[in-house]
Amino acid sequence: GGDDDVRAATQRPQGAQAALRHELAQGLMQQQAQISPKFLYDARGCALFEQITQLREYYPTRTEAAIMAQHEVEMAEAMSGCQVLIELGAGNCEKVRRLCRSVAPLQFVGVDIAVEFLQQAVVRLGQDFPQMTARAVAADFTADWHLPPDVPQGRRELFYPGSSIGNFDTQQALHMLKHMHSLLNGDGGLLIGIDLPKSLPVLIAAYDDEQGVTAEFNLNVLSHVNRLLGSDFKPQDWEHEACFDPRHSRIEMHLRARHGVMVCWPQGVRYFAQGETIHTENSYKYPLSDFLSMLRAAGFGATRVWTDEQQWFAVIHAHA
Ligand code: AVI
Repeated sequence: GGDDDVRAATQRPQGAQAALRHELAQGLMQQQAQISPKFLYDARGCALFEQITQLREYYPTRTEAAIMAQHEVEMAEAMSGCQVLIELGAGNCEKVRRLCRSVAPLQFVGVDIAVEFLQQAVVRLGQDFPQMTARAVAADFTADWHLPPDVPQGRRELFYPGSSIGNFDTQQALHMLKHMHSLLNGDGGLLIGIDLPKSLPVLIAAYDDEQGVTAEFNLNVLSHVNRLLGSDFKPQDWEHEACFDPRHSRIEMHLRARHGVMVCWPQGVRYFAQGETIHTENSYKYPLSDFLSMLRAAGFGATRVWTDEQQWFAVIHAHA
């Protein structure tokens, strides 16, 4: 049951810990150093991300929520007959509440890398929807991941909101979509949110807010890495940076060394010259037609698209 999944995830086996350390060390030794964005989500990172979603500058969460509120009935229609509702990157489970009401699945499965944070949200959701069983499952979407074998095979709908698919590179995203398609067993579908291209000032402000919450969120990855890897990053040596790469249509987050910095960990060391960066996140802004092509390439069929007036964000339902 849910408790076992959580225990398994919080007490990661030795091998998994070693694999994460290896991944981190590998990334830091690249010429363009990188830390996977999945490491942004320790307990403090989850709390900071929640704050981000409420910032004036961070339009995606509220735009998506408005689209879902406005088209609730049509979305529920597209998902009718759903028995198992599976949310990927479920986080605080706020976005799925509306669907739990309108779709009324028998079972909810929340999947996230930050499973302790998720578990608390799943308990609250289960209390508010007593007709529905609710469980939390730990998964790292950048590795091979599977649903527990006892998740029913009945008609499934996947929900992947928030434009989180945008945090993978294009090849990984396609792979992820293919994997999602395979979880559906030829029935049901996927409801997914994607962030669309828009003017540069709007994009940059969303990833470099005035209050500096996004800067805190980005810098916090260093404390998480210190705990996992045993490294000695000092956040005050680094500066948050967000830029847009038009060639890839993506926002990039980096941490830039304020001066020469030596970073040590048990099995390695790296010197960063002043101005060198660590790449911590991509956030792709897919043109709608590009993303629809990706869905087709992943095996999905008929789609419906809902968007806001400014066409800043899209919610798409794709049949298996
Ligand atoms: C979770 N993900 C969709 C967020 C995004 O917009 O790419 C993460 C984030 N990074 C900085 N601000 C928010």
